[in-house]
Amino acid sequence: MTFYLKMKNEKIAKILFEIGEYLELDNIPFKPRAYQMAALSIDNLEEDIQGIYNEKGIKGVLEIQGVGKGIALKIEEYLKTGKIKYLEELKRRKTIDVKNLLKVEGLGPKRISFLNKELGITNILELKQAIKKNKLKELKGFGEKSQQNILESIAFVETSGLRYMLSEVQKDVSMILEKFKKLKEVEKIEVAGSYRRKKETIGDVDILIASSKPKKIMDEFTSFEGVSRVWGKGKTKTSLRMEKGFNIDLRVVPLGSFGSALQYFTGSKEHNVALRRLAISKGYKLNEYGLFKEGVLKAGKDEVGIYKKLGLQFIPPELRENRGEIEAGLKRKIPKLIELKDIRGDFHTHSNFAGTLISMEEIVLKAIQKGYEYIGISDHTKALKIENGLDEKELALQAKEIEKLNKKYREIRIFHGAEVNILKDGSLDIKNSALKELDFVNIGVHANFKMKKEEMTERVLKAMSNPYVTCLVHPTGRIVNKREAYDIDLEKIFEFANLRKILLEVSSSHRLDLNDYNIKKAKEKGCKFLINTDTHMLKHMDRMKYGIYQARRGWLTKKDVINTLPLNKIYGKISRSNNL
Ligand code: DGT
Ligand code: CA
Ligand code: CA
Repeated sequence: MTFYLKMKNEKIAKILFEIGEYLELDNIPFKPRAYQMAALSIDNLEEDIQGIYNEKGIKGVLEIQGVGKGIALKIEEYLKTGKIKYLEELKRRKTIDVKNLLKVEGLGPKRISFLNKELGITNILELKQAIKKNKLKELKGFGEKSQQNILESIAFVETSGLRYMLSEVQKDVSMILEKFKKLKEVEKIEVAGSYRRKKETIGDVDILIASSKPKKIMDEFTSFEGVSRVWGKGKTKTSLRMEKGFNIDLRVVPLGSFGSALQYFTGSKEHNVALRRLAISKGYKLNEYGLFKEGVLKAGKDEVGIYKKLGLQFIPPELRENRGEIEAGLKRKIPKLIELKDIRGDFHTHSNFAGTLISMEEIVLKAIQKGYEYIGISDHTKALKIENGLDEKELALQAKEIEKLNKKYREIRIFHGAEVNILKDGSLDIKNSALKELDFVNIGVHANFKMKKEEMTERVLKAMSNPYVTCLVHPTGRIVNKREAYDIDLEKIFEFANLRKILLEVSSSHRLDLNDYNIKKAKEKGCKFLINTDTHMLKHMDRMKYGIYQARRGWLTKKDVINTLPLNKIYGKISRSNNL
């Protein structure tokens, strides 16, 4: 049997998706959707597309679901020449800075194209100028309020948009590490900084290498593919920018001080300051070269040694924010943090029963493939029209489908839930008689974000008073780099969640909500959690790790997280109807 790597699938899917986005800007009906569907289908393909083509030619490509003649020809062109002329043409024609304009909350491809046609706007700067001249509010579908919201969002993008989400850079960083590892001069290598601490966004990537040949390492580094600009190049430190936009600081140190350098450059600065203070109080001096007593090196080769000499338990990088980890380390009370392998299921996935392109069966199969013991389907409900939210009747129909799937796939338990909307007045958009029939009920705010703090708090507390609620999902409504949290009294929410045994979500999506800081606060109030992926496409089921990172930064252990429990223990924790 021939073995193919599916490398091209992802590339082609990405290109087709991009074409779809450009076409969407042109307001062409149906075509963008066709490209996006084909992209999704290729992204989820089991076989390698190059293999299909080699074996069966264009006929084989046409057999792929969602791929028509026009798209098949473009795929063929890519496989033969490595590019698609059509996309280049579209790119040339458009000079709109779509990527950054899309970061502005309230702007989608349609509106961007409309603004371009009406006002000639091609980038954020021009958008800002148009707003200053009050031009936006006169356009159809905009108005004063939306103009104001867009202006606020621009300010947010401008101040926070320069930081990258871990998920945006992780693949590139891994590839760079692989390249370095091939060099025989590299004795040891680690990523340090906020990347190692798994912070939700990173300012730059800090790489640390132990080597006795720094010059050779630096020369290799600056000639890597994808480097766009070198800011500075020296013997111990080189800083550069990648084409993707993010910066990398590389430091090369001798093997003997790799541990102390790693400790120093992992940070955070606040943690380091506190640690150095502790070192001084014990008669040591700590810096990136080592831990010294009266000028004699006591530790430095590895990190563990440094923490040990200072009388501390090893502190995982995720906790190094000076939020109590040093005190805990001295008392040997650093918790054993949750790990990805502890997760046994996911309670936030969306199917094509409502608004996505993936079927419940596909979700189930992927869950089985991941080795999960259970999987929760939680489609949106009726108030969320753009997601085709389900009403009571449709939920009942869905229950029957899930029953069938449960019979078909005995190796996993499928739980039927929903993501119910918290309406403006705090009521839910699904009747209790229907909620009662569900295995679990997620509730969340999806509209009317701008409310006074007290009103918002009352609204969510009222929703949490419903007897059938399992989990409050994305409790603050923020979207990383895009939308700020709404004003809400989280202390009250956490107290009530603990009182009513309502779980809190740690979302692994671009929301990362609750965030690390709030997770810790909630834990201190006694709350328990679900770490969910909020899946809208199959590959989202693989992003659980980003929720785990946040959970670890929020000091969570396996015990704090309900979807680590085995199947026989979980039902009573998620189903309220049986409890009450
Ligand atoms: P970032 O890049 O903004 O997401 O955050 P970090 O934490 O990666 O910060 P970065 O890249 O400026 O520096 C990497 C680490 O180096 C930082 O976490 C701690 C250490 N470091 C840098 N500058 C200082 C400093 O002035 N004092 C101390 N104690 N440590 C520093
Ligand atoms: Ca950094
Ligand atoms: Ca840095």
